[in-house]
Parts: sequence; C-alpha cells; structure tokens
Amino acid sequence: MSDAYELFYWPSIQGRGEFVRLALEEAGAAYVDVARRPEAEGGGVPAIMKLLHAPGIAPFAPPFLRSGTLVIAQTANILLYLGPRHRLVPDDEASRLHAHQLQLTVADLVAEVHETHHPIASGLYYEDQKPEALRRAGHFVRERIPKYLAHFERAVAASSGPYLFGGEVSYVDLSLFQVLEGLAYAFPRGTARVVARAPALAAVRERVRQRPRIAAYLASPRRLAFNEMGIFRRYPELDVADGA
Ligand SMILES: N[C@@H](CCC(=O)N[C@@H](CS)C(=O)NCC(=O)O)C(=O)O
Repeated sequence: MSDAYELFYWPSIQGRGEFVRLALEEAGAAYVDVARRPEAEGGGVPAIMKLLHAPGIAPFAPPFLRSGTLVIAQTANILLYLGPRHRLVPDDEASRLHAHQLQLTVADLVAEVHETHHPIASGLYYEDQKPEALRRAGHFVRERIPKYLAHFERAVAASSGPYLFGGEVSYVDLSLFQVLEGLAYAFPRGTARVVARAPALAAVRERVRQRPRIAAYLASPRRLAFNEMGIFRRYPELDVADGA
C-alpha cells in the first residue's frame, strides 16, 4: 500500500484545495489528487462523494486529506497537520498557534471572497444574485481587501523576515501567495492599489513564486488556471475599486 497522501478536492478548480496543494508541493511530498484521476481508477467526483457519505467522522466538505488511517478536513486543520510534519511551521507553540490563527483568518477572507459572487446562496447561479453581488463586492473591495491585507502586512513586517516566521517559509506564506494571486485575478484594480501599500507582503508573494518547487508546480499541468467556477472569479463588474 502506498504511503502517499490522498487529497480529495473538486477536480476542475483550484479552490480551497490549492492551499493544501501548495504545502504538499513545497514539501516535495508524495500525494495523489484523487478526484483528478479517472473514475475507472477510483477517482473523479464519486471518490469525494463516497467519503462524504461514509459513516462516522466523515468530512462536511472538501478539501480533505487522507493520511494512513486519518481523514482530515477543513483547510486550516489540514495545514495544522502538515505544517510540523514537513517543517512548514516553526517548532514552538506560540509560532504554531500564530500560524494557525493567520490561516483561520485566510479562511475567513476566502469565505468572504466567495460571498462576493454568491452573497445570497451557493445553490443559486451568480446571475440570479447579481444586484446583491454588486453591493457586496463593493464593500469587499473598498473595505475588506484593505483591512485583511493591512493585517497580513503588519504580521510580515513584524517578522525578522523575509518570511512570516523569519528565514524559513511557512504554510501561511504559501497561502498568502495564493490569496494575493487570487485577489489579483478576481479584483485586479481593487487589489493593485492595496498591494502597492503592502511591500512586505508583496515581497513574500514574489519569494514564494520563485521557490524552486513552487515555480516547478506553477509551470506544471497540476496547477489549474483560475476560472469562473472557483472561489476567485473574474467578473469585471465586481471589481468596483472606486464605484458606489
Ligand atoms: N471551512 C471549510 C470550507 C469548505 C468548503 O466550503 N468547501 C467547498 C469547496 S471550496 C464545498 O465544496 N462546500 C460544499 C458545501 O458547503 O456544501 C474549509 O476551509 O475547508
């Protein structure tokens, strides 16, 4: 039996699975992206559904990770597990708690991004909630992107650098890279003006991008492009940097 991790996530989007993928890629860990494998080989969406409907402590939603007998759900929880195993977080308790706290804040941000295009219900099409989405996105771009990014900027600036916890990259640095990439894709105008005021954060993004394993991953077919089915979606009308 293989000791590779098994990642379960929707096969056609980066989504929340990407935060886990980046950590696995940076670690050089062996993993199978189960739902991207053919259904005939036990992959595809049915592989996800099978575990979601399993009795006992089944996950509520993807992403989830199988590691031996463990099945771990919730993105921040998965990273809490992977971080120490792959030296993607410092050893001391204070740093680990701080990393988890920042990762939970990333999760809050990601949920708000999703609500810019689905403010009423995930089960409705964007086109069926467009007026609400426009209102919601306006607030998000003008108030929340600056607030979140200023928070992360302060956290990086407080470190001895160049990463959040000093000289070694952490899983949170990888997630901040993904957040900045996603925001720049979905809200290019609204994000550019904020990132211009967050030099330490911008530097983390570029450093992460250039790390050999991350650069190789980004250039590989494993890295899907952002698209309008994922969390970070480019609907130009929602990038209301200076509108009402
Ligand atoms: N808090 C969870 C959220 C998980 C989540 O919302 N997953 C999405 C895909 S990114 C999903 O499939 N949700 C199904 C649902 O909420 O019914 C996490 O951070 O992992």
